This record gives sequence, C-alpha cells and structure tokens, in this order.
Amino acid sequence: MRLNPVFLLSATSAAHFPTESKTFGRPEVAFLGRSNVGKSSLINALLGSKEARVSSTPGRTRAINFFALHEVTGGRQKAVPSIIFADLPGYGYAKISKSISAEWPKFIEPYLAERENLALCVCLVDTNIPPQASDSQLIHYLKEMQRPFVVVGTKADRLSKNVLGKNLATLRQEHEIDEIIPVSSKTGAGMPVLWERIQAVAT
Ligand SMILES: Nc1nc2c(ncn2[C@@H]2O[C@H](COP(=O)(O)OP(=O)(O)OP(=O)(O)O)[C@@H](O)[C@H]2O)c(=O)[nH]1
Ligand SMILES: [Mg+2]
Repeated sequence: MRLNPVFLLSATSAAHFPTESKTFGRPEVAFLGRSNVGKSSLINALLGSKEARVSSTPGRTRAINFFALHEVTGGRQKAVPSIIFADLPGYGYAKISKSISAEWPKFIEPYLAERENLALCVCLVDTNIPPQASDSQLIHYLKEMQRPFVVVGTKADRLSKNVLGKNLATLRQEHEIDEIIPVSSKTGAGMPVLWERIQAVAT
C-alpha cells in the first residue's frame, strides 16, 4: 500500500487546527519531542518523502504542521485520507527548563488535551544523550491524560549495538516505560515496527 502525503496546513494557534472538513475525523498521529531530536526527519523517513521539510537549524518548526496521508491504489488516490500526521514544534532546546509548558507554545497543551481525533502520540527521545527531564515530563503528562503513546529512540545509527542497548535501558528506567523502539531516519531501522503501531490505530 502506498500513502501519498498531502500538506494540509501550518497551525500556530488552536483556532487554526484542521477541522473535520480536512481530516474527515480520521485518526491523527502526533510526533513530539525536544527540538532537534529528529521529528521531521522521522516523518520524512516514514513517508519516504521530504514532505515534513527537515530543518537544519534546531527549533525551526514553530507551528504544528498537518499532513493527510491518502492511500493510492492502482494509480488512484482515495479522497478520504487514511491517517493524519501532525509534526509538532520541539521543546527544551534553548535552555534547561523546569517545565515544558513554560517554553512550549501555548497551543500545544490544548492540542494534547482536546484534540478529538488524536489517536497516537509518538514521543521521540534521543538515544545519544542522557535522559532529559523535559521528556519525562511529557511522558508523565501523556500518562496522566491517558493518551495512547509510543516512545521511540532516535539517531540509533550513531551508536554501537552495545552502547545503544545500554542507553535504551537507562532511558526506559528513567522515563518509567516498558518499551522504547530504536529508530534511525538515516538507515530506516525501526520503521516497520513503528508503522505497525501506527497502522494499528489507523483502522
Ligand atoms: N545520524 C542521524 N541524524 C539524524 C537522524 N534524525 C535526524 N537527524 C539529524 O538531526 C537534526 C535535527 O533533525 P530534525 O528532523 O530537523 O529535528 P526536529 O525534531 O524536527 O527539530 P525541530 O523541528 O527543530 O524541533 C538534523 O541535522 C538531522 O539530519 C537520524 O536518525 N540519524
Ligand atoms: Mg522539525
């Protein structure tokens, strides 16, 4: 099955989130994580396209970018999308902060709290750095809100198997989660597993 990404819009306030006329109420998957963790790259790798416009300057994604993924069969694109992807702005780049919400744009919390079709949050944590308090905060918040989420460990290609294993164990322990899927946007590692999780909510 091929999915064709169609850019919907870039929202900088809750008033601009795409409505049912654009999403058809289809399940939405949000990509969350610190700035520069690799959100846009992961979306590109999943889609095999440059749709999410990877930034070279950290902190460039300052809006929520929405994409509708349309199934293409026999050269025809379905009118109703299968899934919606939301690429969120990063947190925690400029300085160490005690609260995510303090430096996260105001529209993120309403998004996570109220977005009706939000079916899965993909939380990205960097496997190359020690556990970050801001990531723990986000994971804790999602647990509290009872939002389904999956945690992926990014940039796994930069580490040896041995070090990656150790770092994943530390991250799981510190963030109090059972599973982190190691991924690499460079090599494509972990993409099939992550796609499975996404497909599971998109039916
Ligand atoms: N080696 C390696 N580098 C990666 C990987 N994913 C992302 N990067 C690099 O990390 C940097 C940040 O990637 P982005 O995808 O722009 O990160 P982002 O989370 O979207 O950043 P913001 O939009 O600023 O929040 C870029 O220089 C990427 O090339 C990966 O899997 N492996
Ligand atoms: Mg980005």
